[in-house]
Amino acid sequence: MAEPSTAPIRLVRGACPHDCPDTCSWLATVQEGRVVHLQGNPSHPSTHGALCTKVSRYAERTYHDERLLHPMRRVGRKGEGRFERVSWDAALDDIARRLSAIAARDPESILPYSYAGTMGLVQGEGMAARFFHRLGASRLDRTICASAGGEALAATYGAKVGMHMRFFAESRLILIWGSNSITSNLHFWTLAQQAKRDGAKLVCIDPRRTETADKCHQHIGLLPGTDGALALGLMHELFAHDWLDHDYLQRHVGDITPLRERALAWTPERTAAECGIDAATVRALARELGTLSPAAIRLNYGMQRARGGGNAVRLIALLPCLTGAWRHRAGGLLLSSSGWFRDVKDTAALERPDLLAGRRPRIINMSTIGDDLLRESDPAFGPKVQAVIVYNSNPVAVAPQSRRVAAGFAREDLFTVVLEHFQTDTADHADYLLPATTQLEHLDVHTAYGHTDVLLNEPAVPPLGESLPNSEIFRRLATRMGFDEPCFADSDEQLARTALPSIDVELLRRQGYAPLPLAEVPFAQGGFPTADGRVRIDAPGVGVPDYVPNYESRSATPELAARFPLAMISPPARHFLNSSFVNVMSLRAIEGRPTIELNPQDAAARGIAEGTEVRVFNDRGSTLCQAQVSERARPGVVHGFGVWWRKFGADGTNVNELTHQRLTDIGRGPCFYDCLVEVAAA
Ligand SMILES: Nc1nc2c(c(=O)[nH]1)N[C@H]1C(S)=C(S)[C@@H](COP(=O)(O)OP(=O)(O)OC[C@H]3O[C@@H](n4cnc5c(=O)[nH]c(N)nc54)[C@H](O)[C@@H]3O)O[C@H]1N2
Ligand SMILES: Nc1nc2c(c(=O)[nH]1)N[C@H]1C(S)=C(S)[C@@H](COP(=O)(O)OP(=O)(O)OC[C@H]3O[C@@H](n4cnc5c(=O)[nH]c(N)nc54)[C@H](O)[C@@H]3O)O[C@H]1N2
Ligand code: SF4
Ligand SMILES: [Mo]
Repeated sequence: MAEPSTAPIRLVRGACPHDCPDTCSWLATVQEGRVVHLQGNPSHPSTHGALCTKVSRYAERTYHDERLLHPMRRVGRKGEGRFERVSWDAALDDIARRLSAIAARDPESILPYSYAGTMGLVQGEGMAARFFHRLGASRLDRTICASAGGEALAATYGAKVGMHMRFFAESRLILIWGSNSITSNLHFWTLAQQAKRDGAKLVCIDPRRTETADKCHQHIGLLPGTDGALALGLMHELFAHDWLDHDYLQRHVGDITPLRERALAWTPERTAAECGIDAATVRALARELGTLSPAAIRLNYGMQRARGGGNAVRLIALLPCLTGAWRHRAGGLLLSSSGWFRDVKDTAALERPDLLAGRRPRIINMSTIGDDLLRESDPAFGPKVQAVIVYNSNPVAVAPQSRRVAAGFAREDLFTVVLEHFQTDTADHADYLLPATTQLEHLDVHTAYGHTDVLLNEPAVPPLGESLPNSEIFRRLATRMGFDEPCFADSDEQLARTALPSIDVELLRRQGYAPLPLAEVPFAQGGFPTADGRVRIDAPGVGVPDYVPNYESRSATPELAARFPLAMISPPARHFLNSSFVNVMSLRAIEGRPTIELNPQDAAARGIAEGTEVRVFNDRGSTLCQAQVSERARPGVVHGFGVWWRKFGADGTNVNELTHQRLTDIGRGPCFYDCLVEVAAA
C-alpha cells in the first residue's frame, strides 16, 4: 500500500468555470506539482465550502487518461475521429495558411463557434474575440441557452437583474419556477431549505416531478411551454381580488391597462385547461402570491426553451411588480444577476470590436448551425461557411437537430479547428484538434449569473502535456496571421485587468472573490435600469406580453400530435454539465445509460416496462434509450436526460436528434423543450 505523501502542500484559490449560476470559489490542494484535492472555499458565502458532486471530480477530469495533450491533425475521413500527432508549429502554420487563403476570398466564410465551456472572461471571448474581429469573420449570435429569457428580462426590467440570491433565505413564499435546483443551482437550494425551516412555503412549477419538487410543499406539474398561460391566470386573480400594490404600480411600472385586459380573459378555468392543472390550484397559488410577504420567485432558464419562452418570462417578471414584492429584500424575482456586472466589466476593451474597422460581418445564430453549415451561398445568407473554429463548446452534441449538425460538420470541404480538453463528438470532426488547458492550469477572472461576486482563478499547476490556454492559442495564431496590433501581445493578466478595470486585484488575490457593492433591496423605490426607471409593460419591438403556445403540442399541431403524441423535454442529467463530464467514468457510472422517463400509463399503453430498450423518434430522427417508468413524468410528457455525447449512445445519437431548429419568440433561442415524439420498444 502506498504511504501518504509528506511532501509540502499548497492551496491555490480558483473558481469553477462551468455554466452554472452558482460560480463557486474553490481551493485546490497541490502536492508535488499535482492537484490532489479540490474543495469549496469555506470563506466564500455562497459556496459555503461545498462543491457539487460533478466538480468535486474536476481533478479526475483534468488528469483523465484521454485528456488531449498534443496538437493533432486529421488522417481519417471527416468525422471518423482518427488523428496523428503534429507539432504546434506545424499545426498553427497550416491553420494560419488555410484561414488566410479563405479570408483572402471572403473572411465572412469563417465562423467562430463557442459557448460557455468556461465562463471565464480571459479564456472565453477575450483574445478569441479580438482575433475574429481583426479577421472580419462572421459573428456568432450566442443564443443556445439564455437569450430568450435574457432579452425578455431586459425588455421588462431594462437589464438582466433581480433580487439577491442570499435573501431567498428570508422569504415566506418561494416559487421555484422551471428549475431543478438540486441539480442545477445547488447553492440556491441550500438557501431555500433554510427558508423552509423558518416556515416558508416552497412551490415547484415544473412539468416533471423533480427531486426538487419532492422536497417542496407543493408541485404544480403544468404542461411544457404553458408557463405564460399560468402567469396570466395568476394575474387574473390578482386583478380580480385587487391583490395589487397600487402605489408601487403607479410610481414604478408602466401603464398596466393593456395587461389587465389580457389577464382578465384568463379565468382560472381557462388557465387550468391550457396548463393541464386544476383551477383550484391556480386560485390558491394566486392567493398566496397576493397575500404572503415577502414572496420571491426563482425563475430559471428551464422554462424558456419553448416557442413562447420570452413572453412567458416577461409575464412572470411582472408578477412581483403587481404585488409590490420588490419592496422587500426577500421579495421579487431572480432569473439572472449578470446585468449587475455591466458597470464593472469593460467588454469593449476586452473584445475590441473596434478591430472590425467599420466592417459589419453577417451574424449566424448558433442555434441554427445544423442548417447553416449545410447552406450554399446566397444573397440573403451570404457566403457558404468554409471554416469553423470551435472552442468552449460541443455543438455536435448540444445543438438542436443534431443529425443535421453532424452532417454539416462532416462536410469534406469544411475546414474545422477544435480547441478542446477531450475528443468530443465535435472534436471527431476536426481537421486540427488543439489541446486546451483546464481551469486548474490557466488564469482567469469570472463574473456570475446567480450571485454578484467577482472571482479570480489562479493556475494551480502548469499546463499538462503540450496543452495551452485558449488565449495563448489565439495569440499565436494572430502572430502567424500577421496581426501586429499591440493588443495581441497582451498577457492573460493584462486581459483580466482590462476586463475588470475597477476590481481590486489584491483583494481578489487574498480571498479569491470580491462582492460588488450593491443595494440590498435594489428596486424598493423603483429605479429599474430602463430609460425612465419604470418597469416596461409595453416594450419597444416586443409589445405587451402575451401567451405564445408551443410550436409542437396537442392543441397547436393536432395532426403531428396524432403521430407523435408525447411532449419531450430534455433537462440536464444531475451528474453531467451539459455535455461536459459525460466521459468521466465515476460520473457516467452514476448516470448509467441514456434514459427516457415516462409515466406508467404511457408505458403500459406501449408495452414498455422499466429497463426496456426503446426507440424515441419523430420525423427528424430517432435515438435509442432505456425506459425509466416513473410517476415523475405526467401522462403525455416524457423526459430524455441530456446531454450525452452521441458516440456514447447505443446507436451513436442523443436526444438532440429529435429537437428542431425553430426559434423562440424573443431572443432567437432554441426550443429544446418544445418537441413532440413517440416512444416504442426497440
Ligand atoms: N447538474 C447540472 N447543472 C447544470 C447544468 C447541467 O447540465 N447539469 N446546466 C447548467 C446550465 S447551462 C444552465 S442554463 C442551467 C439551467 O438551469 P435551470 O434552467 O434551472 O436548470 P434545469 O435543471 O435545466 O431546469 C430545468 C427544469 O425545467 C423544467 N422544465 C422543462 N420545461 C419546462 C416548462 O415548459 N416549464 C417549466 N416551468 N419547467 C420546465 C425541467 O423539467 C427541469 O426540471 O443549469 C446549469 N447547471
Ligand atoms: N436537448 C438539450 N440540449 C441542450 C440543453 C438541454 O437542456 N437539452 N441545454 C442547452 C444549454 S442550456 C447549453 S448552455 C448548451 C451548452 O453547450 P456547450 O456550451 O457546448 O457546453 P458543453 O456541452 O458543456 O461543452 C463545453 C465544451 O467546452 C470544453 N471546454 C471547457 N473549458 C474549456 C477551455 O478552457 N478551453 C477549451 N478550448 N474548451 C473548453 C469542454 O471540454 C466541453 O466539451 O447546451 C444546450 N443543449
Ligand atoms: S457546477 Fe455549479 S455548483 Fe458545481 S462547483 Fe461549479 S459553480 Fe458550484
Ligand atoms: Mo445553459
